[in-house]
Amino acid sequence: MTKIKSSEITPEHIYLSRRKFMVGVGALAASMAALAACSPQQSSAPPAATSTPAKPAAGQTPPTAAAQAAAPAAVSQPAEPTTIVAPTTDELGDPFNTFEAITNYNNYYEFTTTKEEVAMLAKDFTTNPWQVQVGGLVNNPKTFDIDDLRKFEQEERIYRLRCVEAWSMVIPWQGFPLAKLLKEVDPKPEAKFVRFETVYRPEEMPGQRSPWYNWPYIEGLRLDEAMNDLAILATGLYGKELLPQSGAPVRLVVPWKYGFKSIKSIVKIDLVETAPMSLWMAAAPNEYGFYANVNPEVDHPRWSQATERRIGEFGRRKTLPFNGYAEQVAYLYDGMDLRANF
Ligand SMILES: Nc1nc2c(c(=O)[nH]1)N[C@H]1C(S)=C(S)[C@@H](COP(=O)(O)O)O[C@H]1N2
Ligand SMILES: [Mo]
Repeated sequence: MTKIKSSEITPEHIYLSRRKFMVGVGALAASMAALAACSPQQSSAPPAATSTPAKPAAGQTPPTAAAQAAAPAAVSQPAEPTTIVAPTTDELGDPFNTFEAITNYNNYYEFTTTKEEVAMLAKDFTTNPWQVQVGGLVNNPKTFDIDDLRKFEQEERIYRLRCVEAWSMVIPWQGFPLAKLLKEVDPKPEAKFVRFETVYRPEEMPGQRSPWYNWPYIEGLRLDEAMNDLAILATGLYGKELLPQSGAPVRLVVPWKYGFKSIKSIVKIDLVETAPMSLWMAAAPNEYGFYANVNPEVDHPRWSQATERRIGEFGRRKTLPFNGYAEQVAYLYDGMDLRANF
């Protein structure tokens, strides 16, 4: 194993090595189970000693070429768990941004409009205790403590985040589908939209004392958008609980829309009949619409949306329709004019 300097043990380093280990052990356990299942009459003997190695199951990462070449000689030994590597890129092959970049370049106007200073200003923000009130047009209104939200099965979602300002990142989130929360409160038939509200706490959030915006921060989704499996409530990233600058303790992540839809530090979720007025729509209605789907063909009035700057890269790359998630979400907008509904 390569030696690691303590200065190099970053949160992503720990996360990636632990993840690799978990995937390795999981695959090993699966192949042991497969071996046992294939040879019930030999179940008392050590399985690997008498059986041929099992092929990886469909969907499982195959062992590396080196491990396969070594396999015949290694029949009497269990497979080396660490030869199976979990992804460190998104599905398009682009690497995760570093934890350092993700947590030190933030938009969070409740603190400041200077992205490099959000982390410092938000450092002592109180995120515990925390409650999220879910109500409005629902049959079963409910207030969730943050620990209740962590009881929803947490999944890893590797998503691109594309800010309307034309920079982007790849972030490994932990969270759960918003749809699961909405099903628990049981929306009434009249509910057509979901309205989200950020905490209002000007004594802790200096930006909320600024008169330029209508605080608190508000965002909204159409109910069918909110029910799409890609929309999640995130509670962590890189295997750690969210830091305040990332929207702790719980924020929305809607990866096919511009970043501003992904509202941070949520305290209230309401099912409503009509499209909510977001903070950005109120601030500049000609620049920010309700839908805010990532669309390289519709420019912001003050700049092009055709390309973006991936943080950590030189130069620019093309922006993808729906931020690369068209296959999963384009159906939501069938027949709509995406210029008028920007
Ligand atoms: N409450 C709140 N949520 C917010 C914002 C904000 O200013 N306040 N900024 C938005 C914008 S413009 C972007 S690009 C993303 C940035 O998320 P990140 O800082 O975790 O990258 O958060 C969004 N959510
Ligand atoms: Mo943004």
